[in-house]
Amino acid sequence: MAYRFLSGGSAAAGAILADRCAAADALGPPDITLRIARVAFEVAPGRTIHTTGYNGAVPGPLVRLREGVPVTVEIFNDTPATEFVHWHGFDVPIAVDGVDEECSPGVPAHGSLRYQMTPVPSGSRYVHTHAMAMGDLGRGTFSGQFAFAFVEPKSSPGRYDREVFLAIHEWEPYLASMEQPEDISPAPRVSRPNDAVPTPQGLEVRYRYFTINSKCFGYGEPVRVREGQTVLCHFLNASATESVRFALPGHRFEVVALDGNPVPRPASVETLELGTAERINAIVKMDHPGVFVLGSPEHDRRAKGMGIVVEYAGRSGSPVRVKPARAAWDYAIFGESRAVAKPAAAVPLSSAGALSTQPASKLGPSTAKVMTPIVGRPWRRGSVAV
Ligand SMILES: [Cu+2]
Repeated sequence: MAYRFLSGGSAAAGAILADRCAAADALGPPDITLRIARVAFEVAPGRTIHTTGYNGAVPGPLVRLREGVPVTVEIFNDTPATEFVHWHGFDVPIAVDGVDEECSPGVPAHGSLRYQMTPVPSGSRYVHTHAMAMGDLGRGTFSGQFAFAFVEPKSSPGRYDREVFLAIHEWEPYLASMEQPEDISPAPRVSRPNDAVPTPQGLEVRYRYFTINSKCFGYGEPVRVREGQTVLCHFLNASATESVRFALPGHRFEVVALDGNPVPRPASVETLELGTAERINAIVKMDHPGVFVLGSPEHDRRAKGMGIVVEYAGRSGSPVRVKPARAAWDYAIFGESRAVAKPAAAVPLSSAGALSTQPASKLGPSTAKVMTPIVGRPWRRGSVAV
């Protein structure tokens, strides 16, 4: 899997810059260009989010790639901080994977990075920032830096009439205590850059707005379908912290792929559940005409925006919502029943002493010194800064 890359910051000059320009020319014009820059958009009328995104849109543009066909990628960073653009779910070398912890090169502040990569494997992947948010809940995965990346397989079964891409994200995070009741009717406010963190009141991250394709429920364009259509839904949970559930009244989801990878045994379910960064590909047969809410079964999340209208041609009216039966999400139903190969090695884990069940607020300063031995090595436990 050959790759080449180069980066250029504002400090690059003279011969170095000339070399880089020559190398950039050798790569040829970019097939994919991402520009990291500030962006503002409305999740609902009068409710403007200020964040950082790709190419002036949130989500960024759909990146369509062909399995095994190399592409040249060019990334411009118009922000004052080094950024990392991570190809989530791709089997690519560290040098282009965009992960700081693995020592991938970053995109310098006010600079650019250009490289070639070969997209594998096929399926629903995504591209997102791998910059650490640390104490800034406006940075990293809390920001709008994410986009679908779909790698077309070499041979496609083509079992659907159309595709719908649905990306989930939450906005205006704030810190709350676990005891604090969820505020489900936040007052409209306009966010300012980097003001996402009000006075900390706890360690729980909560959000004012939930969106699908960056619109709160009722404010985006509906998903318009026709009776008899087979729709392949690409779900992406681009949340920084939240798991989400989805239901569509009168319809079932035939899950065909998880995290972009075809499941051994596609199965039909009433409710989907996605953890952070997960993708689900599900086929929905549009055989129940009407207007429906495709969204979270949980009232507080729907009230904050987690839903989108699905509207059949020729139908109108208020979207119907039905609370689905609560069924535990079970990955195993999509798997095979077969004997698991013997592991190459087994590492026994043992820990001495039970972990504390005390809430963090009741742990004294001495807690930081308590170590739990695991496999003979001491590990710090309960050292939560409060
Ligand atoms: Cu990721």
